[in-house]
Amino acid sequence: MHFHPDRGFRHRVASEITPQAVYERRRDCLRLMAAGAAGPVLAAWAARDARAQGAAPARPGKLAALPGVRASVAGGVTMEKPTRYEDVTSYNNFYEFGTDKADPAKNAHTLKTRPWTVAVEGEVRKPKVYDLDELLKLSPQEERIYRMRCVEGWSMVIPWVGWSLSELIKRVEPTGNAKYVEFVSLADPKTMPFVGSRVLDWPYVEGLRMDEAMHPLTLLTFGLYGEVLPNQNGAPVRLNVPWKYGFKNAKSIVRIRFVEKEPRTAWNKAAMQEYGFYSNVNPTVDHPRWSQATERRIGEDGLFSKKRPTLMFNGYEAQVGSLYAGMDLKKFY
Ligand SMILES: Nc1nc2c(c(=O)[nH]1)N[C@H]1C(S)=C(S)[C@@H](COP(=O)(O)O)O[C@H]1N2
Ligand SMILES: [Mo]
Repeated sequence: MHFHPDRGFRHRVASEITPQAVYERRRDCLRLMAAGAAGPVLAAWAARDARAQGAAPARPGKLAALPGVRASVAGGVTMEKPTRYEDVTSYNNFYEFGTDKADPAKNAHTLKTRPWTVAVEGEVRKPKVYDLDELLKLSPQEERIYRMRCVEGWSMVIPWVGWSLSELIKRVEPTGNAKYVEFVSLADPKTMPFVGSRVLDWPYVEGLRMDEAMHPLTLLTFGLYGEVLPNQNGAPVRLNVPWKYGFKNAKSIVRIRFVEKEPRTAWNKAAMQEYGFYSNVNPTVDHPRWSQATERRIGEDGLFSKKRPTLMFNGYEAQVGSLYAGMDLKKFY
């Protein structure tokens, strides 16, 4: 199998170091964010950081099409220190572009993110093919700083930009038969070199139960650090469900389908015992090949250390625990 907790880690030793001054600026930023002025500020200091480290990567630029990003107080904001922009955009899982952590940043420049449409269909009264520009304006963009925990045992803290998926769901009016939502990523062998390889059964498919999809923390995401999503992070539109393992966050989405039956997801098809449909972050339910009790925060811990305890529902239990009341989380892993 391809998952390895520390594969690719050797690529990023240099960025482990965070000067104190940079850290202090981050604290200032977080304070500003609490005051509701975060997006541009975060972007600005991220750029400063990049210059300070002498390693500025090519960046896609401001989320220009957007009417001012606003900080969100929807319960998803963490005061934890965000992971460096360089790490968020160079240590990726995006198997359409390769299986090493450094592959997506190297290869995803071929992805064509405009024009882009997302077909919203299935058990809805108002199916519609949305153009990206329409989606960008569908609801006010918010900055949400979420923890992201990969099933491989590492985590990051990422300032995403987007709006609650529920905004879109309300507009398309699901029918009574809509019990689940399926998310389908682009699978274009011309621009995605590993589509066609047998790593996964393409396209990449993920899914949520309807109440999970409607939860305000579930974010349809267009940017990070106040800027357009880099291709390697799933441009131009991806999902973020912060209380689930990272693989639930389908990238480069082209189709959102409302269905009656639980969707077969790409990872579930590849290894059913390892990747369940729910995949809620749960330190008490181990993956068959590795413990989920602890995690390594990228940019924070030493090489190969796994120091942090992993939190139930990735620390979002107060917000989402009630969705699973009475459910056997070992059975529905
Ligand atoms: N289409 C697609 N989406 C995907 C993946 C993928 O390989 N293909 N990898 C998933 C996994 S395992 C993780 S941890 C996150 C990583 O997101 P990031 O690279 O933006 O941190 O994307 C998820 N979404
Ligand atoms: Mo992951």
